Amino acid sequence: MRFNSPLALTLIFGTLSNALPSPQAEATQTATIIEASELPIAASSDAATASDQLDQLLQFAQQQANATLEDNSAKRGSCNIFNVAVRREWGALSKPERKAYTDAVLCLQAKKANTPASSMPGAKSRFDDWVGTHINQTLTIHYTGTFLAWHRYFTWQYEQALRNECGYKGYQPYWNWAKTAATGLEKSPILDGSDYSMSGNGEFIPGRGNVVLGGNGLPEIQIPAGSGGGCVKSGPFKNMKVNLGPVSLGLPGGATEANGDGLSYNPRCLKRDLTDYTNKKWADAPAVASLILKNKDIWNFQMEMQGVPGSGSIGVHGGGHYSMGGDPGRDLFVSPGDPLFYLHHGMIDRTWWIWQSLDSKTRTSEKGISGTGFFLNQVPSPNTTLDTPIDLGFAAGPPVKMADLMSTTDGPMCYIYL
Ligand SMILES: *[C@@H]1O[C@H](CO)[C@@H](O)[C@H](O)[C@H]1NC(C)=O
Ligand SMILES: *[C@@H]1O[C@H](CO)[C@@H](O)[C@H](O)[C@H]1NC(C)=O
Ligand SMILES: *[C@@H]1O[C@H](CO)[C@@H](O)[C@H](O)[C@H]1NC(C)=O
Ligand SMILES: [Cu+2]
Repeated sequence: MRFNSPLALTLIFGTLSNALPSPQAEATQTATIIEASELPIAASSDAATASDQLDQLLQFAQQQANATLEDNSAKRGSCNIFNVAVRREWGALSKPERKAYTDAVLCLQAKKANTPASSMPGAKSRFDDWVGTHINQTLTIHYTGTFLAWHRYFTWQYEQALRNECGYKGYQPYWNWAKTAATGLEKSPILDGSDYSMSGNGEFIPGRGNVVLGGNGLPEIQIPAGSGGGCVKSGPFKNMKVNLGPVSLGLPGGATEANGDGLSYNPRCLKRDLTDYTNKKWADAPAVASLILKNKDIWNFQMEMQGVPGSGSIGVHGGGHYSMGGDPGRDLFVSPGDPLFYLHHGMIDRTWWIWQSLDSKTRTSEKGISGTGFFLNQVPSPNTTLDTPIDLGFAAGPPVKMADLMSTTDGPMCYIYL
């Protein structure tokens, strides 16, 4: 079905802050164990203070995870301290590590697709297999009970493909929005446009109006144009071709641009429109800390993360997507066609992981799932449960169940975040 409601454009993405450890946090790391009772109760609205709060929350999440991994270390075959993958922030990787990551992405883009041309003619590369799966399932993986777990599995299988098919030895890095909100996007090592970045801004196109979200009876959200708008001209992805889409690119004035169902071959440059305003307004340290601390149940947590329709907020999820802007970064359907997607969703997953650790027994159980199988249940669908299957189509197999994805260390996956 066609779905052009502006709601669908109200993408949301969110992540955690990884500010430089304060002297206090460093001392805590070496000496003290943080008890749950010592954690902040409410988020600060001051960015520096919220950033320290996020450090404490991260420390707590790592303690929980590491304790389990240590317990497991005697058991063969389990996820333990010797085999756990450690995902790090882009800026914490060395230059050769960053280059190894982008080389592996380019390798995936150079390999032939598994998707048959008969089912999706525009899917040309192994990289496109992921984009195509996301396009195909968009309305059953956003504002659903599966949103967080689906994107967790999607990002994990992408990391596996980089490692198993392209010889990458590291793990999936993430983009700490709270950090770029403070430094500015173009000044961050992720987006400075150097050979050791994820490529940077698009060429500046003057005279562009605001992208307008909402409408259809909901209050409008104005997203100002950023500092780019055109093709990415430097860094590892300067020659990259985006093959699929667009499907629902928000344009100035609330219009959308689409190329049919987005499944045909439509090669074009990668565009970005870095927008600090959007990063600061919806995905800075106070936004991330508040998302984690304020929301006690999964329904409210995932809704605030994606933006409660009508609230005027696009959440950290939308904050990340719309601060990269461009094509396909801000296209709800085609967004994995910008390689930065996976760093953004690393941070989304990290934010969920930290939130889960605050009450891990409940938040990794069926009580940690809420929602149905369709976008805001606009097509009434059964509730998502631990038995709901998650299938990544031609991108990667095998299908798994929600139960396999609720923990990053107790199931088929084995990783933690720094
Ligand atoms: C948890 O383990 C990781 C990986 O060994 C380590 O880098 C991190 O500092 C540990 N965190 C805590 C709080 O112990
Ligand atoms: C799209 O989804 C349908 C229904 O789940 C599936 O049969 C089809 O193979 C999918 N196509 C692609 C290209 O993933
Ligand atoms: C589905 O979830 C809603 C909200 O939690 C609940 O009220 C409803 O009873 C559930 N439906 C079924 C069939 O379990
Ligand atoms: Cu998505």
